[in-house]
Amino acid sequence: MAVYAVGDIQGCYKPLKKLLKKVAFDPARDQLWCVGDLINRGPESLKVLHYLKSLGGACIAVMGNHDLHLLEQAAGAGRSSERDTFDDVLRAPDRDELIEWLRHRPLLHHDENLNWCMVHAGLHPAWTLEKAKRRAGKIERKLQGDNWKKFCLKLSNTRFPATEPPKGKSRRTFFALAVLTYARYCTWTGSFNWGAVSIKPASSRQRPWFAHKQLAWKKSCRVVYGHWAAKGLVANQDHVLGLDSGCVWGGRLTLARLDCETPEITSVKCKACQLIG
Ligand SMILES: [Mn+2]
Repeated sequence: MAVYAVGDIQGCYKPLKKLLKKVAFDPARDQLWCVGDLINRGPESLKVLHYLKSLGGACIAVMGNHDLHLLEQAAGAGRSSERDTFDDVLRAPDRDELIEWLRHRPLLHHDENLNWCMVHAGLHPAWTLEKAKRRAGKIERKLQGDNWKKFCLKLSNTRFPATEPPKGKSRRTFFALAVLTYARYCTWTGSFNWGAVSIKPASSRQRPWFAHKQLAWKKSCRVVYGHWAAKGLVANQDHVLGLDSGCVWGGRLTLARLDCETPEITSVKCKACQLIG
């Protein structure tokens, strides 16, 4: 049995299949972890969802910001963007089953034996693994509950706070959701810059969320993540593995085998579906 993690697929079905063939992925034996952003921007969101859903327990996917954006649209909330390319999903005859599947994906996955934790974007420097799990679990229960559409509506009307609101504030849930699905740069005290995409931080106090000296979660696990195509593959550190190598932008789709001492990286070149900018 092998455990693979793949970067942001974003509807790029053909590169995904090519990559899985390259490593002889067998769903009867192996496991495929997806770092989220399964859909959108690329050409074949529907095919990607059908395929991943068909893998059953062999696929473990966490939710990314694009997946949440689709849930918002399906809930009748949120602004659509001209750049959205998941109409095929919204118009599919089995749309309801696909949305049900998607909203039951976790925001955080942790495998104790492998010592890997997976999120779409990042973790707060002050969060222990346990705290991150509690925060993620709270959001997962909202998304999986009967009132998920109401939650999506609220989400689409929320401006994420830069720092963690005090306990008891409902915006605390949305802050945690933003950390898990949008994090890139933050200060060591956990002030996040949600807009910053470039590879240079806006101020010297800001660093990638995983690059601060004190990271509470670091003693409990390593983190595999995606979301940051501009930064690209980050495979030279012991405690994190960044797998978004910009597939949909004409970069590569990257897969890492996790059940070995050092992750083994495989990738395929992708055709650009989106222009950078
Ligand atoms: Mn993302």
